[in-house]
Amino acid sequence: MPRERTFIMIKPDGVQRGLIGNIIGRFEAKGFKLVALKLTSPSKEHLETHYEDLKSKKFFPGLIEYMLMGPVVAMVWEGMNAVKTGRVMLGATNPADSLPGTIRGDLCIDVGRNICHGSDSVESANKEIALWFNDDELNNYKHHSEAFVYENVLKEEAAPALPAAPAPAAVAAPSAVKEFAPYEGEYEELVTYSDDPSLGKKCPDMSTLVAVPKGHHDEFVGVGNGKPTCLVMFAKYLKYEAFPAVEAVSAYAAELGIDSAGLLLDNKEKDAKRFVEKNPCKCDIPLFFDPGWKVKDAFSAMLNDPVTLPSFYLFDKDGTIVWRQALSGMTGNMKLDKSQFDYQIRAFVAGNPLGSHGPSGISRDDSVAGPVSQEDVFATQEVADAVW
Ligand code: DAT
Ligand code: MG
Repeated sequence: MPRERTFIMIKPDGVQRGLIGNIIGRFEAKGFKLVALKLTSPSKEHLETHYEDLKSKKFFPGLIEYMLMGPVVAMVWEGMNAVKTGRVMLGATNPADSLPGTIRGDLCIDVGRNICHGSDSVESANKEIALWFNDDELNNYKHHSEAFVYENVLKEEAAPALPAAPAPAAVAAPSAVKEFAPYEGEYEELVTYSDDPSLGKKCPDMSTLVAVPKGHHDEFVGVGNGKPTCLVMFAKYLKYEAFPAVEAVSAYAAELGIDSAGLLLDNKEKDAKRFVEKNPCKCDIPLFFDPGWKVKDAFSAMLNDPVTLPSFYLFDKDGTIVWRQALSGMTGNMKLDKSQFDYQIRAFVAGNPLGSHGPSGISRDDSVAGPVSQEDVFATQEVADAVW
């Protein structure tokens, strides 16, 4: 099991407000190993480099001014999933959105005084660690309670410390698609079998979809226009269960350079607009709604079954369905990065063969009551506008 390192910083307000111990205590108590730590007063140039990717933002000058208000505590913490878990422990960027129990959720109020920083990916962690620390400041030692923190003890690597990670390839593909390991996660996943009626079919006509304007990333060239495309289908009634799916597709679009869009299978414009207005998830993909449920009905006809929501569809550059996956029981905690869909989309984009479960071996028995029709679900699960 590889070690992972993340760069965590207590900003000037965290230092001044006497929260160093509180914040460090949380990482210690969690079980992560402290690899490097210093109280330091970085220069303006150093901070501008650290926040380089935000240079064009309106708040950038204010951010740099804030970061220059006093010394900061720079740290490197190591452990399994340290980057992602570190972000979860920090909470959302804006403390108003951070849940109680997170550092920002518990200890601060204003986005411009959000007391801590944490790397947002392994790639930026490596960059930030190299910016803030020399190699000889990174301590290699064995954590005495390792066997009590990990079931499978993390493998120590040869000194000196962790080598700088190689620049990630444009497409992070599985090194080889040998075996298809079905995902054994906490949520129930409906597997797509090789005899799934959608596989190999052309995308049904979607020209009746109507874009929901959100002011950014509204353009969509359509399926089958020379690029692989990932669609996520969801509906307003799914509420927070839909957000991880929409965020995941948004992340695939950014990381893999594919086309993506979200289809809100609600047929009323007001429901779609409501989702966008109240949507707390990061969604950088165009969204559409489905007047008259024409697209939903076309997909149902193709599947000879009601569409399952949320679900993902992956199309090749010509618009043929190469994989679809329905997800049920999704929660905010689901780990899509370990799902079969994640595996398949990376394999496909990298030009590797997709994994297969073979045929389902299930013959349909129409005497058994099937799922509630989508129409019924949509009709009965109207969510009061107030909660949106
Ligand atoms: P994070 O610190 O969660 O990684 P970020 O990288 O997007 O968030 O932004 C860096 C910092 O910039 C953030 O911690 C606080 C500040 N910031 C972000 N968005 C801001 C905004 N809309 N107004 C003021 N400051 C903001
Ligand atoms: Mg950041």
